[in-house]
Amino acid sequence: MDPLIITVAPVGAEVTKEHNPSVPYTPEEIAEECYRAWNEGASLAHIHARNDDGSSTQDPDVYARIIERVKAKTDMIIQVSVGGAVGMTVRERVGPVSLKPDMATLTCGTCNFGDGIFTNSQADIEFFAKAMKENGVKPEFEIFEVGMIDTARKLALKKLVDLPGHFDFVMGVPGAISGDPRNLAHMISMIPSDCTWTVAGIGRHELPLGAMAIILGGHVRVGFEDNIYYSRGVRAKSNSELVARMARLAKELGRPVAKPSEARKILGLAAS
Ligand code: KMH
Ligand code: ZN
Repeated sequence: MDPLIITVAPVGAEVTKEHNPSVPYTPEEIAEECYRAWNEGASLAHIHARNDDGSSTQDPDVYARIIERVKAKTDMIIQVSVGGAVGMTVRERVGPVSLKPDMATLTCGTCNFGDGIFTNSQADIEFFAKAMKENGVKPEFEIFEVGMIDTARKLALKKLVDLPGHFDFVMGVPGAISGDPRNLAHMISMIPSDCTWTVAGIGRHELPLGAMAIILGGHVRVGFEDNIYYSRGVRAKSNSELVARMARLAKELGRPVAKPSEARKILGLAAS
């Protein structure tokens, strides 16, 4: 089994300091959270950007400030969000791909997202996929519903993306696929066998689904984007606390944690 890639998603687009005062907003705060997570074993940073007031932005300049700071202190794989926040335009969302990060997220369909609708029409998906190809950016297929796997496979048939690819099963968003372990088992069975996968369990699903990924040979994402709690009713003090627990669990279960250079090999990315 490959070493475990731990992705940290330190901020996302929705969670605020009102939910957890440790949620980072500024490029300095976000980079510091990535640095602390890297120290605990995170090798991949899934980045969203915020304005200093906490509102979400896809402004490439803000992303560039975050990325510059993360790269100054770590050798993490940089993955930008193209999901952005519900309601953003396609033009806004694609902005950070122009920075040519290692990876970017490619959500493969539309789903309910809490009270909102996370819109990704076929035309939108193909537009994002083309932008990633043009910029040499590896997509991570964001899978919020099982049918999105089929869409990713069809993109490959159309040569808009390359396989083997990397899938992220986002499980437990209200309105999309639940965090039931049977759903994870099914989704794993639906991707091509030479592809890699990560699970991002939302809220209380983060820990049990992460444990499943460790055992089953997948990879895991943790962080405030998905979960602000360490345990029921107890807020996590930092993203790194969530990363450290996952690394500890992997060690207990006999699965080594990947360094960024190892994670690059597993994901087929160029050396940094
Ligand atoms: N904020 C969500 C609407 C991604 O990063 O690509 C979408 C999201 C997925 O966070
Ligand atoms: Zn995200």
